[in-house]
Amino acid sequence: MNRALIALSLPFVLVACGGGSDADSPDMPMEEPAGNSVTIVTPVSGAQISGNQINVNLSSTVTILPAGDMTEGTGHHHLYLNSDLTPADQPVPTVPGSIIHMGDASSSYTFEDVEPGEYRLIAVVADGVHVPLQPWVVDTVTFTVVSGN
Ligand SMILES: [Cu+2]
Repeated sequence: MNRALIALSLPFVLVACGGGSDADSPDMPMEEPAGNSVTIVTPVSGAQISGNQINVNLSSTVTILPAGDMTEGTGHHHLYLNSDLTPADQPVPTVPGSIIHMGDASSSYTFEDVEPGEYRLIAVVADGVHVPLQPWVVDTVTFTVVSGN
């Protein structure tokens, strides 16, 4: 009988230990529930990019899901290259080479055949039907493309 009691109580001891170590973790989820952000990791602001491609990498605190998924508080990435933002209450349009939907839930995109010049890139997270999350989840960088080789 004693063995059975020990076997029964062991899982609870393990659970208690796990809880104790979690308390030491620096992670504090849900601390800023309304503070969603997106960051253009590359290119960095002020970059001089050589060549005719712009490699964009993004990160966001928003859970990124494919277009069409209307789970509350999630969305997918959109890029505006040398284009002003479109109205907050309307779906992001598609303009090839300029306004891009990353509807496959990806966080990286490459602009091809880019001309040399000054660029402004805006990243926006919008919901499953492409309407920007409110408050805006947005980041902007400016950079220069110079002809390579
Ligand atoms: Cu979209």
